Amino acid sequence: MDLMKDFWNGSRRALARAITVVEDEREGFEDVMKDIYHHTGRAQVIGVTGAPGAGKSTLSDNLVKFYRKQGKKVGVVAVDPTSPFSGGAILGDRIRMNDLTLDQGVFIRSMGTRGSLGGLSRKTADAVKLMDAFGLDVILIETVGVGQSEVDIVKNADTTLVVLVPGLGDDIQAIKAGILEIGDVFCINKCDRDGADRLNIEIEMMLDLGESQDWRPPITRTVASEGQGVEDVIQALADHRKYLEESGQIEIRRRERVKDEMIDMIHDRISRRIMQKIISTGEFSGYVEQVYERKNDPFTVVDSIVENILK
Ligand SMILES: Nc1nc2c(ncn2[C@@H]2O[C@H](COP(=O)(O)OP(=O)(O)OP(=O)(O)O)[C@@H](O)[C@H]2O)c(=O)[nH]1
Ligand SMILES: [Mg+2]
Repeated sequence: MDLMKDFWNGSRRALARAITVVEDEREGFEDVMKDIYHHTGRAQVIGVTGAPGAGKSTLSDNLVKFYRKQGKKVGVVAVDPTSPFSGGAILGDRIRMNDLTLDQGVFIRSMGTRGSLGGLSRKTADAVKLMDAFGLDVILIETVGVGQSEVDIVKNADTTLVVLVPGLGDDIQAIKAGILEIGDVFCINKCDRDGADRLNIEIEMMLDLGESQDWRPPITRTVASEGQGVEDVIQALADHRKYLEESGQIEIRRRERVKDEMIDMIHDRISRRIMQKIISTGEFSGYVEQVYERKNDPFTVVDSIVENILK
């Protein structure tokens, strides 16, 4: 495929197109993923999550600039589970990072749901793999919000940075969504405002309540809009990376991710094939009628359909 030739030659347009092909499951997308798989697993993947407006993008910009200074190539996947838009220059993030997009060493991609929230985590994972195979050294996954879908999305990262803001009751929101459990590094941003000490204490208390582990998530403080404190975040991310490698946790996490991905794919394949079979017999609408007219209950009918298929 011409597309992949350009991809391997380092064309950023080809990378963008490859992501679209995979995202839309266009013809040949599985071949693309098969092709690149052996070249993945090299990038440092960092998830950035937190409440809307916490300063994730501002902080990400700072991180990108720092990694660029180190000569690393950087990718950003900005995922918005609340937005139906993908790819295009619609998100504010694209505009904010405009000066970065002129840099050949930076690749930015936004992703939305395109109507299917379920697949967003997998699509994010695929986009990360494509960027990884393309040769980007650091990949940031930025998600908006603190719900379950965001938690699923950042599970694609090796290290998760949780951005909180003082004085917003963020703490409570974060705890509800289970975001404290996924944080490897915390960042209290907007420290130019009051309440950072209080929030810091609250996070510490929550961490004390959790199971004690080898890695105690550090709490950093920034004023991202001024670039203050960013080195501390970078250092904490590097420390976590080192911890993952030295403790062998990185292998455990990545193996777990491979397992989850494979189980997902199996589910997908099986249900697709079974559904095809069921629908193609034409008997299905008859079953629906039976249940609708209460001649039979859905449990009995569905059980017998599945029994028949598995025979
Ligand atoms: N006062 C103050 N404002 C900040 C700081 N960091 C970011 N901001 C501002 O906060 C606003 C939101 O910042 P973003 O970086 O867009 O936040 P975000 O978390 O990416 O927002 P969403 O993507 O919409 O969830 C912007 O107006 C920033 O300029 C900070 O440290 N202090
Ligand atoms: Mg943002």
